[in-house]
Amino acid sequence: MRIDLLELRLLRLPLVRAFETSFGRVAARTIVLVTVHAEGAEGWGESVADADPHYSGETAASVWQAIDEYLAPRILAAPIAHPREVGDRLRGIRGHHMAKAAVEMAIWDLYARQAGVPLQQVLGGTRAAVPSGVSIGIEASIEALLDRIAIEREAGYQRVKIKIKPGWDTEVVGRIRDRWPALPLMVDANAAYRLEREADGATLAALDAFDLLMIEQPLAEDDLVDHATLQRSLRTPICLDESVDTRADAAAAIALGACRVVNIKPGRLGGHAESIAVHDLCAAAGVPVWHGGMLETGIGRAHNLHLASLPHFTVPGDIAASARYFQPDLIEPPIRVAADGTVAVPTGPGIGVTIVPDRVDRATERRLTKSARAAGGLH
Ligand code: OSB
Ligand code: MG
Repeated sequence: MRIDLLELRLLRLPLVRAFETSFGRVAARTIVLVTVHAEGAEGWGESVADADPHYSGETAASVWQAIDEYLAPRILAAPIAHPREVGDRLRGIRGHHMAKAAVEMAIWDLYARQAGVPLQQVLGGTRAAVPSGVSIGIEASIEALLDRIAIEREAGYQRVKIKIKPGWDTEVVGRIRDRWPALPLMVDANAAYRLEREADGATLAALDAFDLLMIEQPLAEDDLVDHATLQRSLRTPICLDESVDTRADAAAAIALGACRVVNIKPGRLGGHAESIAVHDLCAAAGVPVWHGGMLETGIGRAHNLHLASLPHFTVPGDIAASARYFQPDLIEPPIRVAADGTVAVPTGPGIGVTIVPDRVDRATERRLTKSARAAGGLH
């Protein structure tokens, strides 16, 4: 593939409902979309970085700057035979996983479209549909949360994840268990607890009594040792999200006993290739994985579905219906959850969804086109 053009778009899209986690509340997404063009074909990728650096250090602005200044020139400098080469091409640029992922995933889409096959086929995905769960943010009251869970259960989701933080944890989970004793339930703290705080230790120990599927990222992202200490004291599996940025992180977490489950997000890991590496490593170690979500539009969501169709994604992930996030979504048809709580993997070439140009244009606040000629490559 000789990529001759890379387009960047900065979009702002209101969420259907604001989403609150331990690190803050988001009512609208700021999204960088990447389009790569080669030989009359195109490929699309979406950055998952938020406007503010709370979930990770990256932001939409840093993604834009990294792609503009460092990634696009390297991608445009010479042809790429296979998307797996992108990792090596960008290796000299440290960090910036979300920026790299947006570019790398666009190139995978382009590659699959040129081959005329669904993305899942080139990623190694095998299943036609993936099990779907739902992630529910912190609500104004426990009653409001219970109402929300009732609505999502009606929609068919196979498991419910709620966000927790100190002060919104054991009482909330207790009330959910009172109403639905057998609900497949898990919690995600987004790194809000610390073992050195006695009250936090007591809360995490108390959560062990609620038959949760797992506790996601209870402690700081850089603290594998404390996660291992905590995991030894809990029956409930710990799942790591923010702590796993690379395959080496995943290997270290497993070797230390810091988790028993891994959340895979291609945005956090730098793209599909690194995600497949983590998937394979966890499969070999017998550690279950599931596919996380980052409030993506249908473009990122479609990418996630193709990746989540790989065989070791056995646990329901956070890939829910478009209508929970954006109305309308940037794609047609929207992604829907079936009555059995699965989401079908699109079957067309590439990510297999139709991007609606008018909707993209209406949400676009800024555009930039990078060309191979201007990048000074192709000698
Ligand atoms: O930690 O998994 C997370 C959303 C934004 C940032 C981090 C996370 C989340 C979610 C929502 O849990 C998943 C989704 O529904 O897309
Ligand atoms: Mg998480």
